[in-house]
Amino acid sequence: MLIIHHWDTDGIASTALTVKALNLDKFINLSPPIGEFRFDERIRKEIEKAEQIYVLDLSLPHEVEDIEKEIVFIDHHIQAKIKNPKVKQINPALNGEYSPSASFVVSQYFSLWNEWSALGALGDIGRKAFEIPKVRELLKNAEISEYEAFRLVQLIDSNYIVVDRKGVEEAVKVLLESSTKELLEYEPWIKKVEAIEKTIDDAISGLELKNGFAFVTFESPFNVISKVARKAVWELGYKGAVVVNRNFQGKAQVYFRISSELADKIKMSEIISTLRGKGFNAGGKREVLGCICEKERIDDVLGIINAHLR
Ligand SMILES: [Mn+2]
Repeated sequence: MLIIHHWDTDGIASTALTVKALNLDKFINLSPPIGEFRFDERIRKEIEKAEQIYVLDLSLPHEVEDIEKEIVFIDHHIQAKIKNPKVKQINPALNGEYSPSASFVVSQYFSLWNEWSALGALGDIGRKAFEIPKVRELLKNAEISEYEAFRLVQLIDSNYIVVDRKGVEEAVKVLLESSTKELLEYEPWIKKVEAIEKTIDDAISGLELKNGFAFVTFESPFNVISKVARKAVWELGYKGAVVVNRNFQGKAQVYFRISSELADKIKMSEIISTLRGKGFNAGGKREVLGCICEKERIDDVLGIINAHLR
């Protein structure tokens, strides 16, 4: 049995639920390379050896089209219908129904609900998950407070934020074998959260202010750039933040967040189009822009952003 899953709390919780529901004592679980939505060589090799495959919380319908094995594909993202007859695609979004997380779809599918179902939703949609009665009920039954639930998500997510693929994969076993209290005191995860927080604080300490905008430049192998920008805008109150990680796993990351009040004035979609037009890998929404590029091209990206701010 092979389970391929997303690297975040929802993916890990969905995997733990599947293992428990099927009462598996032998299984292999793998995550794609963190940050890359694809099946790599390592996953392809395990697929060759596997008899039964589950794909959880990964919106990669095209990756399973050519696999001639029994696959159960459970997800909640909006995606194409899979044509491969060997694949059983379980996704309420195919019928236009909303699901907060893959963990909810997995729980529904196996009729197995517990705190992991709730944590998956909390991981994916944040505070809004507490508006779902089922989430509150599951946490209450497990005697987990709101604070503890957030902390658990933070601990589980720390594995992918520090880009530790092995840590992500091992997290499933940790979840299966530990009580909530043990998870909250699990030293390897606590250390990762501390390292993440220190990285964010160090980055913020180098913040420079220009016309009400925060400019932050730092260097870290951790994927914390969006958290740095969030802290500058949401917590420190700057109207915008331009953040650069000069060396993230060999590449550069540029991230731009504006406050919601500014979102009417600054057309983020135009900046994203300009970047894409110049061949950059950029994406985002109304209030955020993210771009990953070669280190040598950081100034070109910043130039395009600055030109729009003027
Ligand atoms: Mn998800």
